[in-house]
Amino acid sequence: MTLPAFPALDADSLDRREAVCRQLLESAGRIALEGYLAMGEDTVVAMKGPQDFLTETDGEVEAHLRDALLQRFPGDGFLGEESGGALTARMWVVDPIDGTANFARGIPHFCVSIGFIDNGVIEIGGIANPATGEVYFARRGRGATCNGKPMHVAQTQAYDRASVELGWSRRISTRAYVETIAALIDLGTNVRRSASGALALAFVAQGRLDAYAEMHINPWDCLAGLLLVEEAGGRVNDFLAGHGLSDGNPVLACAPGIANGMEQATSIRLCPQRA
Ligand code: LIP
Repeated sequence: MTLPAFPALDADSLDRREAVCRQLLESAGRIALEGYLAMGEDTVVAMKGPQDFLTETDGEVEAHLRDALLQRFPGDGFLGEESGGALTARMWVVDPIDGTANFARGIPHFCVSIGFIDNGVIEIGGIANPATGEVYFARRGRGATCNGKPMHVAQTQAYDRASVELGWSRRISTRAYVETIAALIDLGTNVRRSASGALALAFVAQGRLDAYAEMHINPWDCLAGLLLVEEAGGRVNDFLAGHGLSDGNPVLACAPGIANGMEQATSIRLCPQRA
């Protein structure tokens, strides 16, 4: 999908966006945590569809991010999971609460994910984990950090030591999901699922997980995390190829040592290894 290109942003323009993104990860994380701690038996949890939850906090966090980003950068686009947005070549892509199913059931495994793309390239990515206070951040070409400390993907080489996560949603067939789980188990890996693709990608960048795959994922769930993994020395697929930004795509991100097996087990091709 080719969107009308903008002149590439200069370093100062990206610096300003980086600074605002970092501030918003903190403020949005606070709103998310306040909403989580206020959850009670009388809390209303709406359903967007089967197994697709929506809480008031989703909307509150997304409004906070949209208002702040478009006030500071009125020429940028904004795409949020809950309120949508027109696609442009320069835009913010936001999941206000990734892991909503966990959030809605009182499971402290959710995050705020903010990505920024310029002419089809993910330039800035941030993920805030309010339950642990961990804030992940990456700027293309400048590495990836957790709470300011550099992160690097795992050095795992052996599949029988690898811990991987396979995301799920009702957008993929049960057969495809089960067959991929079987292939990953046959590879020798330990397969898990935690219902937050963004946090799983952050964990791959941090070396806590060796890979994350999902047969279909939305851009707001994965763009920030994909940049974290790239900047932490990991391998990723070309998620934005084709109609990835408008329609979603499969995703694979992994430690380099298990790349071949992960490609074979998931049938998702990784981008060539960077020099
Ligand atoms: C979640 C994704 C995850 C997917 C879940 C769900 P949400 O996003 O992060 O990758 O496996 O089914 O879609 O709905 O919590 O924002």
